[in-house]
Amino acid sequence: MTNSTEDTLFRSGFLALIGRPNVGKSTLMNAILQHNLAAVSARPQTTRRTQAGILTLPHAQLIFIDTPGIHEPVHKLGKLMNHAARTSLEDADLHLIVFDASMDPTEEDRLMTDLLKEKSYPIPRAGLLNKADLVSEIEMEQRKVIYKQLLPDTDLTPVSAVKGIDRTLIDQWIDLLLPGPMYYPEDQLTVDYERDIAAEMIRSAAMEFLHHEVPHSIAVRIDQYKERSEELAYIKATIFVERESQKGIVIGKQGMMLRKIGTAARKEIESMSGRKIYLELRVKVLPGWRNDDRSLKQLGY
Ligand SMILES: Nc1nc2c(ncn2[C@@H]2O[C@H](COP(=O)(O)OP(=O)(O)OP(=O)(O)O)[C@@H](O)[C@H]2O)c(=O)[nH]1
Ligand SMILES: [Mg+2]
Repeated sequence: MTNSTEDTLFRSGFLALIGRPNVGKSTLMNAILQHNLAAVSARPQTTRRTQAGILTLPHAQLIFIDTPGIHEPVHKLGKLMNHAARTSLEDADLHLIVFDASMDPTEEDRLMTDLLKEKSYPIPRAGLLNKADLVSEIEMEQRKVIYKQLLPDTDLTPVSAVKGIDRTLIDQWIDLLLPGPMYYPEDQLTVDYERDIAAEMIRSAAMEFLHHEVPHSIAVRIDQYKERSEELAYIKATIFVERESQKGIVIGKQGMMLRKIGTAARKEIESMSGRKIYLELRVKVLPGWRNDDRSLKQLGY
C-alpha cells in the first residue's frame, strides 16, 4: 500500500558510485549533474579521492559520491584510494554499482563485487551497465547475463554517460531513498573547493596525453589560486613526477607537452568554474612519492 504523505515527503541521501577503474563513474556523475565537475581520462585510476556532486530537485536532494576505482593496489597511494572507496560504501544510502558493458568482466570487477558480497552492506543497490553506446543490443543482452552472475540480486540498467542519463532512472533512485533533509543549499553543486577540482583536472589532462607509468606517477599541487573577478582566475600549479626522466617527458620537446597539457586543463577548468583561466604550470621531481608516507601526506592523500 502506498502512503500518500510519504510520497510527497522530501527525500535525500548519499549515492556512492562504485566500480573498478575506467568504467565511467566520473563521466556518469558529470552526466547526471550536467556539469563538468569530476576529472575524467581514458586511463584507469584517474580519480584518486572521493568527490561529491549535488543534484537538487523540487522533491529530493541526491548527493553523488564519485570514488576511486577499486583495484589491486601496488603502491601505498593505491591502498589509500581503495580505502576511500570502501569508506564511501559504508557511508552511503544507495550504492550505484557501475560496470563497463563494452567488455567482459575483469578481475577488478570481481574484486569489487567480492567486496560487496563479503561485507553484505544493508544498503539498497542499483547496477549500471555503462558505455551502452559502444555495443549492439544483442551484445548488451549477452553482457547483462554475464554481469548478472557477479551480482545476481542486483538489477542492471544499460546507460551511456556520453549520451546522457534519463530522468526516469534518477526517479527510480529517489524511490530507494528515505525521506530526509535538504543537506545543502539548492544552488550548491559540490562540497569540494574549486582549487582542488582544478588540481584533479590538471592531473587528468596530463594522464590523457602521457603513457606507461608516467600518468600514474603524477601529482598536482596548486600553488596559487587567485580569483581576480567573477570571470577570471589565475592559477599557478606544480606537476610532480617520481623520476628525473619523467620530468623531461612531461615538459616535452621545447615545452610542447607541457603546453598541450596546460591548454587541455585550462579548458576543463574554465568549463567547470565558468571563469576564464590563466594557468601557469611547472614540473618538479618528488622521488617515489607514491610509496612515501610523508610525500603522500604533503600532497593531501
Ligand atoms: N563511449 C563511452 N565512453 C565512456 C562512457 N563513459 C565513460 N567513458 C569513457 O571511459 C573513460 C573512463 O571514464 P572515467 O569517467 O574517467 O572512468 P572512472 O570509472 O571514473 O575511472 P577511475 O577514476 O579511473 O576509477 C573515459 O575515456 C571516458 O570518456 C560512455 O558511456 N560511453
Ligand atoms: Mg573517476
